[in-house]
Amino acid sequence: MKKKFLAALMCATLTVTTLAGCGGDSAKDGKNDIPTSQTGGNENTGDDSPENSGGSDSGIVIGFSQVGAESDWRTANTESMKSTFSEDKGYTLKFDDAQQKQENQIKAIRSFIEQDVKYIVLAPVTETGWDTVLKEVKDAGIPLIIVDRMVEVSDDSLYTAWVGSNFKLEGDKACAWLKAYADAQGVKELNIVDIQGTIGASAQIGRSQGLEEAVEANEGWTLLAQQSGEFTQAKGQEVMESFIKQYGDKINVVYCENDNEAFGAIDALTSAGYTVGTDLSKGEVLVMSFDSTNAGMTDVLSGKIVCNTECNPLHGPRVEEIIKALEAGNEVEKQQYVEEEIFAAGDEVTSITVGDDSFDVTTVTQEVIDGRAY
Ligand code: GYE
Repeated sequence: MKKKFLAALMCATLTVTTLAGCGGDSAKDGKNDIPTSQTGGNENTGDDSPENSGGSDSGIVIGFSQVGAESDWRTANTESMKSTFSEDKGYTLKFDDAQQKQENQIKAIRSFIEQDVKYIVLAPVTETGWDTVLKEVKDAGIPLIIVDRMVEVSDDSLYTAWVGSNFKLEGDKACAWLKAYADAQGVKELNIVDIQGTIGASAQIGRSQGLEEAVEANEGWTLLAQQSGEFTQAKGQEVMESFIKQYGDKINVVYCENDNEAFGAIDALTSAGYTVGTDLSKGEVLVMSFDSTNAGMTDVLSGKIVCNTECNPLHGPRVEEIIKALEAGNEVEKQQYVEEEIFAAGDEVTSITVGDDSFDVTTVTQEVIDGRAY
């Protein structure tokens, strides 16, 4: 429901500001005025050449292969890229939405090579399966920047730079918070279900691994089940419904690997008569999440999501910095991690420790939400 509302809102905004149709992935909050030629795309059309602007490309031409439009996080990420690489700043951005399919990303990359773009930016759906096409990019002499999830390649000279999140650390932080919170509530037995992200995506691998290691390390924690919700609200709801059928009252923690899955899980739990909340001792089900998007944080404020580990999607300016450095002939860092926070509904846990590092936990208030950009 939340997703539908957001999509409708964005569609309305888009129609007003650009008179373009609503393809379903183009987030636009009216803050950045992006020329229509920049925001259109071949997404969902089956056209093989991503955003072919018919030879009128100007400035620095960049091909961007985006995963899809599966989540609010992704919408914010697409918007960040489109508003950063605008025509008035001297860029032509060829945008392709792969609808969560690697084969579509490979096609888009080949089309970018054919169009002889100056840079290729790839947000890879999964980590593996890139060697061949990335070798083609390298042979064409086009610098490749990877953003968000990582690739696992045999030769790391196949990409120029990567910028994204430390997904394992995100998982570790979420579990360190859960441990401290359950201890504060005096509850030792945790029966957890994990609605995983897209299997094989770095965000899934890191967050699932964080949980699996914590379950191993903490006596009394049981991982009842793990299944992919593909980072979507609809699939998150479906998976939660099947977990409820199988495990019912046993479940006291739902570990959702992104906000949209959490929205679906909350809908499934409340429709089945469960109370989602913050009090384990009263039999409430704790829903945990990642991303900390605006809608996710609103659910933290109301206590429907008990803890939300941030994942920052605003990569446009970071990629631009890399491109500017390359344009100037400077060296760039091979891998850059983004710093991220952790948010909770209450103030029972004010800081957590992972390894040698400690992190403050921020209690969500309306002011905290208002101060955020996505
Ligand atoms: O958490 C999820 C999105 O790769 C970090 O992908 C990204 C994840 C994000 O669909 O919402």
